Amino acid sequence: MNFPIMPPQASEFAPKYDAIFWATSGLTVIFTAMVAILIVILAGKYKRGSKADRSNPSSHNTTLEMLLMGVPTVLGMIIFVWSAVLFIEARTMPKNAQEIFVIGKRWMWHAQHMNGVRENNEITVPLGKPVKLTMISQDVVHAMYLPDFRAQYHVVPGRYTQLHFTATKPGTYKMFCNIHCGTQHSEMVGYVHVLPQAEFDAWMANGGNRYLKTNLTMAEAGKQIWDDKGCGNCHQTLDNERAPSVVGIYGSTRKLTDGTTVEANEDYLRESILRPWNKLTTGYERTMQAYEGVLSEEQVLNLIAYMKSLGQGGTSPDKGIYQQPVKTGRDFPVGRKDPVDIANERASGGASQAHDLRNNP
Ligand code: HEC
Ligand SMILES: [Cu+2]
Repeated sequence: MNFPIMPPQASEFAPKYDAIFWATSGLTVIFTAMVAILIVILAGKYKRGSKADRSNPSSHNTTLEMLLMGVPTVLGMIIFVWSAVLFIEARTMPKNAQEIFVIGKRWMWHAQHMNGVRENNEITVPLGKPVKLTMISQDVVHAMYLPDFRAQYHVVPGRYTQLHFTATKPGTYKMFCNIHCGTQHSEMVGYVHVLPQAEFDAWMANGGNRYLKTNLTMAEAGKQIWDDKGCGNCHQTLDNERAPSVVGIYGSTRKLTDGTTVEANEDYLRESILRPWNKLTTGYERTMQAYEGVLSEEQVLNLIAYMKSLGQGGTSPDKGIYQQPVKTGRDFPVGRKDPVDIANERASGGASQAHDLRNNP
């Protein structure tokens, strides 16, 4: 039977923290049981009308009192020193660490490696080498939580916070935001990929391309870039509050926020990826990052091929539910739905959408 009580142990911290967790839990159970059992026994023995001997009530018992003070004090000190050592270890950043920079924002994680490789909602780390995350938030307080590594720290606006761990098992592990940060907090999740050092080096050297298969069609290569860069995290099959759908975008007429229209040809798609704020699709704001300098021209071509393969001649999102200017009186930008309304709709089973992290059109 698979009944996991603890998440997998995938970092050097994991066995140590689990040991102190079970030790303190065990002590708690022992002491609780001791008190509970004594209460039951003594209540039974001295209940009214019992024949227990009450002639010589004892006023004190030095041995018992010393034990009751001494044993918990010693146990408490052991736990204090034990956890202090672990805490200092967790908060002292290793010197030789692999540095990765992380930005948290509602509602995604963006990571950047020293050589410029960037990732969205994924962080790739080497096996067996200390990894140091330097993190900051672009909006509200978030928390980076890696349960399998037993690592967690706040990610706050206005200052850098740091977190380190050493992965001990290759594989893919879950990453969560662990501070409630708004309506889509529960979707602020991702993966940490642990690769053996050689594979990690190769991955870094080829610019973070996880897929080295050859002879891919352009659309297939584009799909891999799409997945790798997390485009599908915002662009899903239907228009939603994060982004318009790109299904059928090629050859369609797009309505822009300035009231003009434009045909979605290759040039438009390229500009929409590299400098998305130049031509904002109606109903949306400047939330997509500019991929200029991030994606090569070849990658952009592949992405366009992929988007073309999703169909042609769709419609601009002008009738979509997300396109009505919001007139709630609440202070929320025109053109976007109020998060409260979105949450209510979801709760009532209304305009819901698929929320697979890697959901792609
Ligand atoms: C953070 C969410 C987000 C991510 C990630 C994102 N986009 Fe966007 N994208 C948007 C939003 C919002 C718009 C509409 C506003 C605008 O035109 O900039 C948009 C617009 C577009 C458009 C134009 C759509 C139209 O309606 O005309 C294209 C094409 C596009 N994105 C492609 C991509 C590609 C390719 C990626 C990945 C490399 C990507 N996007 C990643 C949010 C995102
Ligand atoms: Cu968050």
